[in-house]
Amino acid sequence: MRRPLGVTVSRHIMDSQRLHPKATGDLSGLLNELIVAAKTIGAEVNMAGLADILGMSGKTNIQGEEVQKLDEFANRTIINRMARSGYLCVMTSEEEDDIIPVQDGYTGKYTLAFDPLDGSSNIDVNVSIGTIFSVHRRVTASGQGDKRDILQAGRKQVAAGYILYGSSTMLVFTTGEGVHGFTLDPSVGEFYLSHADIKTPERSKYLSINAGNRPYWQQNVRDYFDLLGEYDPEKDRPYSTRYIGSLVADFHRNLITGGLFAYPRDSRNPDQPHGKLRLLYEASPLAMLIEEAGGRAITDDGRNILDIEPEDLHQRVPLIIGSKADVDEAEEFLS
Ligand code: P6P
Repeated sequence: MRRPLGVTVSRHIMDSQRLHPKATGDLSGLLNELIVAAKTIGAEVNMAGLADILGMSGKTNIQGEEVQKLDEFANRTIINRMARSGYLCVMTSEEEDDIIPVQDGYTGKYTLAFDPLDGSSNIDVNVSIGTIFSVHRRVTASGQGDKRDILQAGRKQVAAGYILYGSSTMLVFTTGEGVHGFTLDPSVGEFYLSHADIKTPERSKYLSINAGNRPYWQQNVRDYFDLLGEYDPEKDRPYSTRYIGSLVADFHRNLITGGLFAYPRDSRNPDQPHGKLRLLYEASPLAMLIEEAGGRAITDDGRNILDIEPEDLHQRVPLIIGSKADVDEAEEFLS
């Protein structure tokens, strides 16, 4: 159903629910609660330059990365709100070593995996950053959930999306019926439909990759991206390079304009043999979004991201994601 631009995200969610007579409204409620958390985070992010919340918290997370104060704020905001929403049985966050229980008496039928503030190393230089989320249906029967509820393939997601805190704050998500973008009007605190049923162009316009890592890539990956750099007028190559080092910002631009984003595995860090990006709360939700928008997402050895069975909460995967024609070619070359 194509809705008029300007409709609020709450109206959009309710209209979607009406298409499913058996829907209980729990997924709608979950999304609305998450949106409240996102608005709270957005307000803080936009004030970061003025308040004493820039810089490091003095802590490091399981990834061994220094935790920014805003990272911690975003993480706590989502956990505190969603733990007592009544829609979840368990959560996992990039900022938490283990699974996160919900409040006793408030267990529900979904799970939430999230990166509270991806790209946070860019906070202090005012580069767009984002929150990424992934929702699955629980597989355990009742009560508090466990890792079995979280460690599910991306193909089984019921919803996925991100909030981009940029020149404007945007919410982009899918529940399996198209990808829709909403822009926040901060004067009224409402997200309005601004990008209905987003479809990513069949072929890319931009290549988003950290070329500084080339010496560390596998040889076939180096060969492939060298090929992309050659003059090929039939394929409009070489593409322009656009890489801001903030996954949600790079992904969002490519989703709208057509682009190929890649973060291959590299030999630089023996602790990260499968690349830098995480499966559950980065690659998997973005893969659901891009497939819903007509694109694709694979690993650098040609596996479909959505078919990977996770084994660990913070499992990393190499990622190649974007316009279908480009990902198809990458898959053929790298498989
Ligand atoms: P590099 C940010 O730290 C992040 O996780 C993603 O947002 C971004 O795409 C990537 O790392 C950038 O990594 O190694 O190119 O700086």
